[in-house]
Amino acid sequence: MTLNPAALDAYWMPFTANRQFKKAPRLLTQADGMYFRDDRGRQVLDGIAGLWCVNAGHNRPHIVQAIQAQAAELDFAPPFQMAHPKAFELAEQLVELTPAGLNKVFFTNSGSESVDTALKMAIAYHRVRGEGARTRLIGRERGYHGVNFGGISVGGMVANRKMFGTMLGGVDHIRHTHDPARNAYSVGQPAHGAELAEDLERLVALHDASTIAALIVEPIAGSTGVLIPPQGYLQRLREICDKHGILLIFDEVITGFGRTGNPFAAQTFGVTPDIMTAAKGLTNGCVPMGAVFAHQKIHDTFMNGPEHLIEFFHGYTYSAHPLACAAALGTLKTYAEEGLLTRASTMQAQFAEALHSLKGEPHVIDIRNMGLVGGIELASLPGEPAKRAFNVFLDCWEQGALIRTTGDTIALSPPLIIDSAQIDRLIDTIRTALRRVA
Ligand code: PXG
Ligand code: PLP
Repeated sequence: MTLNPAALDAYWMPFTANRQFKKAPRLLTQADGMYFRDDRGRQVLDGIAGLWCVNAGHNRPHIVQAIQAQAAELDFAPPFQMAHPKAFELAEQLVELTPAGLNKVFFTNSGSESVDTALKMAIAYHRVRGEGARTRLIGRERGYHGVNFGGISVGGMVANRKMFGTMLGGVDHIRHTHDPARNAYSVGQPAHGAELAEDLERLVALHDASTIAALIVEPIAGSTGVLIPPQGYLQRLREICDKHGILLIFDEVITGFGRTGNPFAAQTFGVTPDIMTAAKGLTNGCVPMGAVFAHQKIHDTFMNGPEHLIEFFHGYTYSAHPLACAAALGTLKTYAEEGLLTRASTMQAQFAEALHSLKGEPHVIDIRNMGLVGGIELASLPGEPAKRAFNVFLDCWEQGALIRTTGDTIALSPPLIIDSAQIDRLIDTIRTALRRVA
Protein backbone atom coordinates (compact mmCIF):
# COMPACT_ATOMS: atom_id res chain seq x y z
CA MET A 1 0.00 0.00 0.00
CA THR A 2 1.37 3.42 -0.87
CA LEU A 3 -0.08 6.41 0.87
CA ASN A 4 -0.54 9.47 -1.27
CA PRO A 5 1.81 12.35 -0.42
CA ALA A 6 -0.98 14.59 0.89
CA ALA A 7 -2.13 11.92 3.32
CA LEU A 8 1.41 11.27 4.50
CA ASP A 9 1.91 14.98 4.93
CA ALA A 10 -1.26 15.77 6.91
CA TYR A 11 -0.70 13.47 9.87
CA TRP A 12 1.62 14.87 12.56
CA MET A 13 2.59 11.65 14.28
CA PRO A 14 2.96 11.38 18.07
CA PHE A 15 6.31 10.50 19.65
CA THR A 16 7.69 9.78 16.18
CA ALA A 17 10.62 10.91 14.08
CA ASN A 18 8.15 12.18 11.46
CA ARG A 19 10.61 12.92 8.66
CA GLN A 20 12.40 9.60 8.99
CA PHE A 21 9.11 7.70 9.15
CA LYS A 22 7.59 9.36 6.13
CA LYS A 23 10.58 8.45 3.95
CA ALA A 24 9.84 4.75 4.58
CA PRO A 25 6.49 4.31 6.38
CA ARG A 26 6.00 1.23 8.54
CA LEU A 27 2.31 0.44 8.21
CA LEU A 28 0.37 -2.16 10.16
CA THR A 29 -2.85 -3.23 8.53
CA GLN A 30 -4.11 -6.29 10.45
CA ALA A 31 -3.45 -8.20 13.63
CA ASP A 32 -4.25 -11.58 15.12
CA GLY A 33 -2.92 -13.34 18.21
CA MET A 34 0.83 -12.73 18.54
CA TYR A 35 1.18 -11.17 15.10
CA PHE A 36 0.62 -8.02 13.14
CA ARG A 37 0.44 -8.02 9.38
CA ASP A 38 2.01 -5.10 7.53
CA ASP A 39 1.11 -3.43 4.24
CA ARG A 40 3.57 -5.68 2.44
CA GLY A 41 1.64 -8.72 3.67
CA ARG A 42 4.39 -9.79 6.06
CA GLN A 43 3.69 -11.34 9.48
CA VAL A 44 5.32 -9.34 12.26
CA LEU A 45 5.79 -10.89 15.71
CA ASP A 46 4.54 -8.48 18.37
CA GLY A 47 7.25 -8.20 21.03
CA ILE A 48 5.66 -5.29 22.86
CA ALA A 49 1.93 -6.04 23.09
CA GLY A 50 1.24 -3.16 20.72
CA LEU A 51 2.51 -0.57 23.17
CA TRP A 52 2.44 -2.48 26.47
CA CYS A 53 -1.34 -2.82 26.13
CA VAL A 54 -2.50 -5.80 24.05
CA ASN A 55 -1.89 -8.23 26.91
CA ALA A 56 -4.26 -10.94 25.65
CA GLY A 57 -2.95 -10.76 22.10
CA HIS A 58 -4.77 -9.33 19.12
CA ASN A 59 -8.25 -9.80 17.74
CA ARG A 60 -9.69 -11.73 20.66
CA PRO A 61 -13.29 -12.90 20.03
CA HIS A 62 -14.88 -11.89 23.37
CA ILE A 63 -13.59 -8.37 22.98
CA VAL A 64 -14.48 -8.00 19.31
CA GLN A 65 -18.00 -9.29 19.94
CA ALA A 66 -18.49 -7.08 22.99
CA ILE A 67 -17.52 -3.96 21.07
CA GLN A 68 -19.67 -4.84 18.08
CA ALA A 69 -22.74 -5.56 20.20
CA GLN A 70 -22.26 -2.47 22.35
CA ALA A 71 -21.98 -0.13 19.35
CA ALA A 72 -25.39 -1.28 18.17
CA GLU A 73 -27.02 -1.19 21.61
CA LEU A 74 -25.92 2.00 23.39
CA ASP A 75 -23.42 4.26 21.67
CA PHE A 76 -23.02 6.85 24.38
CA ALA A 77 -24.40 7.72 27.78
CA PRO A 78 -23.46 10.92 29.60
CA PRO A 79 -21.28 10.05 32.58
CA PHE A 80 -22.14 13.10 34.69
CA GLN A 81 -25.27 12.68 36.83
CA MET A 82 -26.13 9.68 34.60
CA ALA A 83 -24.69 6.25 33.98
CA HIS A 84 -25.17 2.94 32.21
CA PRO A 85 -25.14 -0.53 33.79
CA LYS A 86 -21.87 -1.80 32.33
CA ALA A 87 -19.88 0.90 34.13
CA PHE A 88 -20.95 -0.60 37.47
CA GLU A 89 -20.51 -4.17 36.32
CA LEU A 90 -16.98 -3.37 35.22
CA ALA A 91 -16.14 -1.49 38.43
CA GLU A 92 -17.30 -4.44 40.51
CA GLN A 93 -15.19 -6.90 38.51
CA LEU A 94 -12.14 -4.66 38.62
CA VAL A 95 -12.08 -4.17 42.38
CA GLU A 96 -12.07 -7.96 42.72
CA LEU A 97 -8.61 -7.87 41.12
CA THR A 98 -7.04 -5.01 43.07
CA PRO A 99 -5.13 -5.24 46.35
CA ALA A 100 -7.31 -5.19 49.48
CA GLY A 101 -8.70 -1.74 50.26
CA LEU A 102 -8.39 -0.34 46.74
CA ASN A 103 -12.05 -0.87 46.07
CA LYS A 104 -13.22 2.33 44.39
CA VAL A 105 -12.61 2.98 40.72
CA PHE A 106 -12.76 6.25 38.78
CA PHE A 107 -12.72 5.96 34.97
CA THR A 108 -10.61 7.96 32.51
CA ASN A 109 -9.56 7.47 28.89
CA SER A 110 -5.81 7.02 29.08
CA GLY A 111 -2.85 6.60 31.37
CA SER A 112 -2.07 10.31 31.20
CA GLU A 113 -5.58 11.17 32.33
CA SER A 114 -5.37 8.56 35.07
CA VAL A 115 -2.20 10.16 36.38
CA ASP A 116 -3.59 13.68 36.44
CA THR A 117 -6.78 12.36 38.03
CA ALA A 118 -4.79 10.59 40.75
CA LEU A 119 -2.72 13.70 41.51
CA LYS A 120 -5.84 15.88 41.76
CA MET A 121 -7.55 13.27 43.93
CA ALA A 122 -4.59 13.25 46.32
CA ILE A 123 -4.48 17.02 46.71
CA ALA A 124 -8.26 17.30 47.09
CA TYR A 125 -8.31 14.44 49.62
CA HIS A 126 -5.97 16.29 51.95
CA ARG A 127 -8.00 19.45 51.52
CA VAL A 128 -11.33 17.85 52.38
CA ARG A 129 -9.80 16.30 55.48
CA GLY A 130 -8.55 19.68 56.61
CA GLU A 131 -4.90 19.58 55.58
CA GLY A 132 -5.15 21.96 52.64
CA ALA A 133 -1.47 22.87 52.88
CA ARG A 134 -0.54 19.41 51.60
CA THR A 135 -0.26 20.30 47.92
CA ARG A 136 3.29 19.28 47.10
CA LEU A 137 3.75 16.31 44.76
CA ILE A 138 6.85 14.15 44.71
CA GLY A 139 7.92 12.15 41.68
CA ARG A 140 11.11 10.36 40.74
CA GLU A 141 13.87 10.94 38.24
CA ARG A 142 13.35 8.79 35.14
CA GLY A 143 9.66 8.44 35.94
CA TYR A 144 7.14 8.45 33.10
CA HIS A 145 3.63 9.47 33.97
CA GLY A 146 2.17 10.36 30.61
CA VAL A 147 2.17 13.66 28.83
CA ASN A 148 -0.32 15.95 30.54
CA PHE A 149 0.96 18.83 32.65
CA GLY A 150 0.62 17.02 35.97
CA GLY A 151 2.26 13.89 34.62
CA ILE A 152 5.25 15.63 33.05
CA SER A 153 5.70 17.72 36.20
CA VAL A 154 6.09 14.69 38.45
CA GLY A 155 7.76 12.75 35.64
CA GLY A 156 11.47 12.59 35.26
CA MET A 157 12.07 12.15 31.56
CA VAL A 158 14.08 15.14 30.48
CA ALA A 159 12.90 15.22 26.87
CA ASN A 160 9.29 15.31 28.05
CA ARG A 161 9.97 18.28 30.32
CA LYS A 162 12.53 20.63 28.87
CA MET A 163 10.33 22.00 26.07
CA PHE A 164 7.33 22.82 28.20
CA GLY A 165 8.21 25.60 30.55
CA THR A 166 7.82 25.58 34.29
CA MET A 167 4.96 23.08 34.54
CA LEU A 168 3.34 22.56 37.97
CA GLY A 169 4.89 24.36 40.89
CA GLY A 170 5.60 22.66 44.19
CA VAL A 171 6.97 19.45 42.74
CA ASP A 172 10.15 17.69 43.78
CA HIS A 173 11.80 14.40 42.84
CA ILE A 174 13.62 11.56 44.52
CA ARG A 175 16.48 9.90 42.67
CA HIS A 176 15.97 7.00 40.28
CA THR A 177 17.24 3.55 41.18
CA HIS A 178 19.21 2.65 38.06
CA ASP A 179 22.65 1.54 39.22
CA PRO A 180 24.39 -0.62 36.61
CA ALA A 181 27.71 -0.42 38.45
CA ARG A 182 26.25 -2.51 41.27
CA ASN A 183 23.27 -4.23 39.66
CA ALA A 184 24.10 -5.02 36.01
CA TYR A 185 22.58 -8.28 34.73
CA SER A 186 20.41 -8.79 37.80
CA VAL A 187 17.77 -11.46 37.24
CA GLY A 188 14.58 -10.07 38.73
CA GLN A 189 14.87 -7.52 41.51
CA PRO A 190 18.38 -6.09 41.93
CA ALA A 191 20.05 -6.47 45.31
CA HIS A 192 21.30 -2.92 45.75
CA GLY A 193 19.51 0.38 46.16
CA ALA A 194 16.80 0.10 48.83
CA GLU A 195 18.53 2.97 50.63
CA LEU A 196 17.56 5.32 47.77
CA ALA A 197 14.08 5.38 49.32
CA GLU A 198 15.62 7.52 52.06
CA ASP A 199 15.59 10.38 49.55
CA LEU A 200 11.97 10.79 50.53
CA GLU A 201 13.02 11.43 54.13
CA ARG A 202 15.36 14.14 52.86
CA LEU A 203 12.55 15.85 50.96
CA VAL A 204 10.36 15.64 54.06
CA ALA A 205 13.16 17.27 56.04
CA LEU A 206 13.46 19.97 53.39
CA HIS A 207 9.79 20.77 52.73
CA ASP A 208 8.10 19.42 55.87
CA ALA A 209 5.59 16.59 55.65
CA SER A 210 2.71 19.02 56.23
CA THR A 211 3.23 20.39 52.69
CA ILE A 212 3.43 17.04 50.87
CA ALA A 213 0.33 15.40 49.37
CA ALA A 214 1.68 12.37 47.59
CA LEU A 215 4.56 10.42 46.14
CA ILE A 216 4.01 8.89 42.71
CA VAL A 217 6.23 6.13 41.31
CA GLU A 218 5.95 3.36 38.77
CA PRO A 219 6.58 0.01 40.53
CA ILE A 220 8.68 -0.80 37.45
CA ALA A 221 9.72 2.18 35.36
CA GLY A 222 8.93 1.06 31.83
CA SER A 223 9.31 3.92 29.39
CA THR A 224 12.64 5.10 30.73
CA GLY A 225 14.31 1.76 30.21
CA VAL A 226 12.78 -1.02 32.31
CA LEU A 227 14.07 -0.21 35.79
CA ILE A 228 13.21 -2.93 38.28
CA PRO A 229 12.86 -1.77 41.91
CA PRO A 230 15.68 -2.95 44.18
CA GLN A 231 14.75 -5.46 46.89
CA GLY A 232 13.11 -3.71 49.83
CA TYR A 233 12.87 -0.34 48.07
CA LEU A 234 9.10 -0.12 47.56
CA GLN A 235 8.49 -1.42 51.09
CA ARG A 236 10.68 1.38 52.43
CA LEU A 237 8.82 4.01 50.39
CA ARG A 238 5.57 2.69 51.85
CA GLU A 239 6.93 2.96 55.41
CA ILE A 240 8.15 6.52 54.95
CA CYS A 241 4.85 7.60 53.36
CA ASP A 242 2.94 6.07 56.29
CA LYS A 243 5.17 7.72 58.83
CA HIS A 244 4.49 11.17 57.36
CA GLY A 245 0.89 10.88 56.16
CA ILE A 246 1.94 11.06 52.50
CA LEU A 247 -0.22 9.20 50.00
CA LEU A 248 1.61 6.60 47.91
CA ILE A 249 0.48 6.43 44.29
CA PHE A 250 1.58 3.53 42.11
CA ASP A 251 1.39 4.25 38.40
CA GLU A 252 0.51 0.80 37.07
CA VAL A 253 -0.31 1.86 33.52
CA ILE A 254 2.27 -0.60 32.20
CA THR A 255 2.52 -3.06 35.08
CA GLY A 256 -1.23 -3.50 35.55
CA PHE A 257 -3.17 -6.45 34.14
CA GLY A 258 -0.75 -9.28 34.42
CA ARG A 259 2.59 -7.94 33.24
CA THR A 260 4.45 -9.12 36.36
CA GLY A 261 2.57 -12.36 37.06
CA ASN A 262 -0.24 -10.92 39.18
CA PRO A 263 -3.09 -8.63 38.23
CA PHE A 264 -1.05 -5.70 39.58
CA ALA A 265 2.63 -5.20 40.43
CA ALA A 266 1.53 -4.05 43.90
CA GLN A 267 0.66 -7.70 44.52
CA THR A 268 3.88 -9.00 43.03
CA PHE A 269 5.95 -6.71 45.25
CA GLY A 270 3.69 -7.05 48.28
CA VAL A 271 3.24 -3.28 48.70
CA THR A 272 -0.19 -1.68 48.60
CA PRO A 273 -0.42 1.95 47.53
CA ASP A 274 -3.24 4.34 48.47
CA ILE A 275 -4.05 5.13 44.85
CA MET A 276 -3.22 3.15 41.74
CA THR A 277 -3.47 4.24 38.11
CA ALA A 278 -4.12 1.93 35.18
CA ALA A 279 -4.97 2.04 31.46
CA LYS A 280 -3.59 0.02 28.51
CA GLY A 281 -4.30 -3.63 29.42
CA LEU A 282 -7.65 -2.64 30.94
CA THR A 283 -9.25 -2.94 27.49
CA ASN A 284 -6.46 -4.93 25.89
CA GLY A 285 -5.71 -1.73 24.00
CA CYS A 286 -8.89 -2.08 21.94
CA VAL A 287 -10.73 1.05 23.08
CA PRO A 288 -9.02 3.88 24.97
CA MET A 289 -9.72 3.64 28.69
CA GLY A 290 -7.97 4.32 31.96
CA ALA A 291 -8.84 3.83 35.60
CA VAL A 292 -7.81 5.17 38.98
CA PHE A 293 -8.23 2.87 41.96
CA ALA A 294 -8.62 4.61 45.28
CA HIS A 295 -8.54 3.24 48.77
CA GLN A 296 -11.88 3.14 50.51
CA LYS A 297 -10.67 5.70 53.07
CA ILE A 298 -9.89 8.23 50.33
CA HIS A 299 -13.24 7.84 48.66
CA ASP A 300 -15.13 7.97 51.96
CA THR A 301 -13.38 11.17 52.98
CA PHE A 302 -14.99 12.90 50.00
CA MET A 303 -18.48 11.62 50.91
CA ASN A 304 -19.45 14.44 53.25
CA GLY A 305 -21.41 17.66 52.93
CA PRO A 306 -24.90 18.00 51.46
CA GLU A 307 -25.91 14.93 49.47
CA HIS A 308 -27.05 16.83 46.39
CA LEU A 309 -23.61 18.34 45.84
CA ILE A 310 -20.87 16.91 43.64
CA GLU A 311 -18.09 15.54 45.86
CA PHE A 312 -15.18 15.50 43.42
CA PHE A 313 -15.15 18.10 40.67
CA HIS A 314 -13.48 16.02 38.04
CA GLY A 315 -14.39 13.77 35.11
CA TYR A 316 -14.20 13.37 31.37
CA THR A 317 -16.90 13.41 28.70
CA TYR A 318 -15.84 9.88 27.90
CA SER A 319 -15.34 8.54 31.43
CA ALA A 320 -16.76 4.99 31.48
CA HIS A 321 -17.65 5.18 27.79
CA PRO A 322 -20.00 2.31 26.89
CA LEU A 323 -17.71 0.97 24.16
CA ALA A 324 -14.73 1.04 26.52
CA CYS A 325 -16.68 -0.67 29.30
CA ALA A 326 -17.80 -3.38 26.89
CA ALA A 327 -14.25 -3.86 25.65
CA ALA A 328 -12.96 -4.04 29.22
CA LEU A 329 -15.57 -6.63 30.21
CA GLY A 330 -14.63 -8.73 27.19
CA THR A 331 -10.99 -8.31 28.14
CA LEU A 332 -11.48 -9.42 31.74
CA LYS A 333 -13.42 -12.44 30.51
CA THR A 334 -10.54 -13.36 28.21
CA TYR A 335 -7.97 -12.86 30.97
CA ALA A 336 -10.01 -15.02 33.36
CA GLU A 337 -10.73 -17.86 30.92
CA GLU A 338 -7.10 -18.18 29.94
CA GLY A 339 -5.48 -17.41 33.29
CA LEU A 340 -3.54 -14.59 31.67
CA LEU A 341 -3.24 -12.35 34.73
CA THR A 342 -0.92 -14.89 36.34
CA ARG A 343 0.59 -16.44 33.22
CA ALA A 344 3.68 -14.23 33.36
CA SER A 345 4.67 -15.97 36.57
CA THR A 346 4.86 -19.31 34.77
CA MET A 347 6.61 -17.90 31.69
CA GLN A 348 9.06 -15.59 33.42
CA ALA A 349 11.83 -18.11 34.10
CA GLN A 350 12.01 -19.07 30.47
CA PHE A 351 11.70 -15.47 29.32
CA ALA A 352 14.49 -14.45 31.70
CA GLU A 353 16.76 -17.23 30.48
CA ALA A 354 16.25 -16.34 26.82
CA LEU A 355 16.69 -12.63 27.52
CA HIS A 356 19.86 -13.07 29.57
CA SER A 357 21.33 -15.29 26.83
CA LEU A 358 21.98 -12.00 25.02
CA LYS A 359 24.70 -11.19 27.56
CA GLY A 360 27.97 -11.02 25.65
CA GLU A 361 26.37 -10.08 22.32
CA PRO A 362 27.77 -6.93 20.67
CA HIS A 363 27.03 -3.62 22.46
CA VAL A 364 25.02 -5.18 25.33
CA ILE A 365 25.90 -3.62 28.70
CA ASP A 366 22.99 -4.66 30.91
CA ILE A 367 19.90 -6.88 30.89
CA ARG A 368 16.94 -6.48 33.26
CA ASN A 369 13.73 -8.48 33.68
CA MET A 370 10.64 -9.11 35.77
CA GLY A 371 7.57 -11.08 34.76
CA LEU A 372 7.10 -10.61 31.02
CA VAL A 373 8.99 -7.36 30.78
CA GLY A 374 12.59 -7.18 29.70
CA GLY A 375 15.17 -4.48 29.10
CA ILE A 376 18.39 -4.80 27.12
CA GLU A 377 20.67 -1.81 27.48
CA LEU A 378 23.20 -1.07 24.76
CA ALA A 379 26.30 1.08 24.79
CA SER A 380 25.48 4.29 22.91
CA LEU A 381 27.20 5.18 19.67
CA PRO A 382 29.70 7.90 20.55
CA GLY A 383 27.94 11.26 20.37
CA GLU A 384 24.71 9.74 19.05
CA PRO A 385 22.54 8.55 21.94
CA ALA A 386 19.52 6.40 21.02
CA LYS A 387 20.73 5.77 17.48
CA ARG A 388 22.15 2.30 17.96
CA ALA A 389 19.01 0.96 19.63
CA PHE A 390 16.89 2.56 16.93
CA ASN A 391 18.96 0.79 14.28
CA VAL A 392 18.35 -2.50 16.10
CA PHE A 393 14.63 -1.69 16.08
CA LEU A 394 14.71 -1.09 12.30
CA ASP A 395 16.65 -4.30 11.72
CA CYS A 396 14.17 -6.32 13.80
CA TRP A 397 11.30 -4.76 11.87
CA GLU A 398 12.90 -5.88 8.61
CA GLN A 399 13.26 -9.37 10.09
CA GLY A 400 9.57 -9.38 11.07
CA ALA A 401 9.50 -8.55 14.77
CA LEU A 402 8.26 -5.44 16.53
CA ILE A 403 10.32 -4.27 19.50
CA ARG A 404 10.47 -0.90 21.26
CA THR A 405 13.42 1.22 22.19
CA THR A 406 13.87 4.07 24.62
CA GLY A 407 17.21 5.80 24.56
CA ASP A 408 19.63 2.93 23.99
CA THR A 409 17.53 0.39 25.85
CA ILE A 410 15.42 -2.20 24.06
CA ALA A 411 12.17 -2.81 25.94
CA LEU A 412 10.22 -6.03 25.51
CA SER A 413 6.69 -6.62 26.82
CA PRO A 414 5.11 -9.31 24.69
CA PRO A 415 1.45 -10.28 24.88
CA LEU A 416 0.94 -12.60 27.86
CA ILE A 417 -0.10 -15.40 25.47
CA ILE A 418 3.43 -15.71 24.08
CA ASP A 419 4.70 -19.31 23.83
CA SER A 420 8.18 -20.78 24.15
CA ALA A 421 8.92 -20.86 20.42
CA GLN A 422 7.84 -17.24 20.05
CA ILE A 423 10.08 -16.17 22.94
CA ASP A 424 13.01 -17.86 21.24
CA ARG A 425 12.20 -16.29 17.90
CA LEU A 426 11.93 -12.83 19.45
CA ILE A 427 15.27 -13.13 21.21
CA ASP A 428 16.99 -14.66 18.16
CA THR A 429 15.75 -11.80 16.01
CA ILE A 430 17.35 -9.34 18.42
CA ARG A 431 20.54 -11.41 18.52
CA THR A 432 20.80 -11.31 14.74
CA ALA A 433 20.17 -7.56 14.73
CA LEU A 434 22.80 -6.93 17.41
CA ARG A 435 25.37 -8.88 15.42
CA ARG A 436 24.87 -6.88 12.24
CA VAL A 437 24.06 -3.38 13.46
CA ALA A 438 27.11 -1.16 13.92
N1 PXG B 1 2.05 6.18 33.13
C1 PXG B 1 2.88 5.20 32.75
C2 PXG B 1 3.67 4.47 33.78
C3 PXG B 1 2.98 4.86 31.40
O1 PXG B 1 3.82 3.89 31.03
C4 PXG B 1 1.37 6.58 30.89
C5 PXG B 1 1.30 6.86 32.24
C6 PXG B 1 0.52 7.37 29.95
O2 PXG B 1 -0.46 6.59 29.36
P1 PXG B 1 -1.13 7.06 27.98
O3 PXG B 1 -2.25 6.08 27.80
O4 PXG B 1 -1.64 8.45 28.19
O5 PXG B 1 -0.07 6.98 26.92
C7 PXG B 1 2.21 5.56 30.45
C8 PXG B 1 2.25 5.26 28.98
C9 PXG B 1 7.03 3.31 25.73
C10 PXG B 1 5.72 4.00 25.91
O6 PXG B 1 7.47 3.10 24.63
C11 PXG B 1 5.08 3.89 27.11
C12 PXG B 1 3.89 4.56 27.31
C13 PXG B 1 3.33 5.31 26.29
C14 PXG B 1 3.98 5.40 25.09
C15 PXG B 1 5.19 4.74 24.88
O7 PXG B 1 7.63 2.90 26.74
N2 PXG B 1 3.32 4.47 28.56
N1 PLP C 1 -12.70 21.81 26.05
C1 PLP C 1 -13.98 22.21 25.94
C2 PLP C 1 -14.29 23.52 25.25
C3 PLP C 1 -15.01 21.39 26.45
O1 PLP C 1 -16.27 21.79 26.38
C4 PLP C 1 -14.65 20.15 27.08
C5 PLP C 1 -15.68 19.26 27.60
O2 PLP C 1 -16.87 19.57 27.62
C6 PLP C 1 -13.32 19.80 27.16
C7 PLP C 1 -12.35 20.64 26.64
C8 PLP C 1 -12.90 18.52 27.85
O3 PLP C 1 -13.14 17.42 27.03
P1 PLP C 1 -13.16 15.94 27.65
O4 PLP C 1 -14.26 15.90 28.64
O5 PLP C 1 -13.41 15.05 26.44
O6 PLP C 1 -11.81 15.72 28.26
